[in-house]
Amino acid sequence: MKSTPWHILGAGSLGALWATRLARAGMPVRLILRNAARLEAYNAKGGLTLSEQGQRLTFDIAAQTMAAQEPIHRLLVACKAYDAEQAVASVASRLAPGADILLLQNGLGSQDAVAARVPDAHCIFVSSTEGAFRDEDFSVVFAGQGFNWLGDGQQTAEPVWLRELAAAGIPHQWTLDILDRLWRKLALNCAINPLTVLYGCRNGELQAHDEELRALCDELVRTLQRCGQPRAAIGLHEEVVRVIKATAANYSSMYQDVAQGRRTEISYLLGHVCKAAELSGYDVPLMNRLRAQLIDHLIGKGLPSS
Ligand code: NAD
Ligand code: KPL
Repeated sequence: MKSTPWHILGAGSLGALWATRLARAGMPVRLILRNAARLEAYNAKGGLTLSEQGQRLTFDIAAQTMAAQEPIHRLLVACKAYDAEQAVASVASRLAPGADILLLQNGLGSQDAVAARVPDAHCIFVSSTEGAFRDEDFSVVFAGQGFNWLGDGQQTAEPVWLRELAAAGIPHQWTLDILDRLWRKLALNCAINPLTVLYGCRNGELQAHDEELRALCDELVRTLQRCGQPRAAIGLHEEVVRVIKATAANYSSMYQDVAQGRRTEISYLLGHVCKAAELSGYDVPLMNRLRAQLIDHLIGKGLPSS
């Protein structure tokens, strides 16, 4: 039986990491690029390159623009959170009824925006701890082993196509608790990432600011509880301390975005938590102040504040 093509929207770091591993395992993959100029640049490059454990391999993966006619049954959205809704809207007319859409975005907020845009699709949320970066256009370096949790927030049984991820060596598990996992990662990111930007430091250096971290975690815990996410709140400060020790030498993803002059996903991280707290009528002075300081910092660097 012919397998369903994987359409990959966003050929950046994670999009390329998934596309190359799926293609390597023999799955049909199609990259969806922004426009004809990007398609031309991709064709000139001759494929998508994966660097893994010192080995560099290029895969001649088929690519197309949004304007292609081929119906989409399975879509992996690998854009940044702030691009996801618009990107999906641009291929909405190609989605088959009930199409599976895997959303790889960090933080929260973009997933609901996508789901509202394409109500007939089956949206699946992915929480990924894998690490990848682009070393050049259409070339990705697999920088950190990790894991992918997938789920749709409902009591749905796992899709049969998950076995394709297993065949491709993409570590994963279907979970009924995907929202807990997304909220938990969001809370960790809110505690760690903004402070690394404001102190201009590696994750490990936050150990010198434990009192501030502890107070922030207390506020985050109470917010998660108020927002109906009590399980994501359990032992938060302890885990934050564990993560900053385990990743002591690393710069957080938000630090790296700012250092490289890239837009951050602030609205889907700290911004989302502050908004959720406001909607539930809960006062979060520490997070509001942190967010305001971060916005000032971003504006000072000439970067978007949302
Ligand atoms: P990236 O910037 O490397 O890639 C995003 C790609 O999407 C870019 O190539 C961009 O041109 C493309 N894109 C944007 N709008 C598009 C559109 N309308 N049509 C077609 N392509 C479009 O980003 P990334 O690092 O791969 O991150 C993607 C998401 O995954 C983010 O939410 C990020 O937080 C999350 N994430 C990344 C990593 C990582 O290690 N890179 C790890 C975990 C989670
Ligand atoms: O996920 C992270 C990131 O850098 O985005 C860490 C630092 C591990 C937690 O915030």
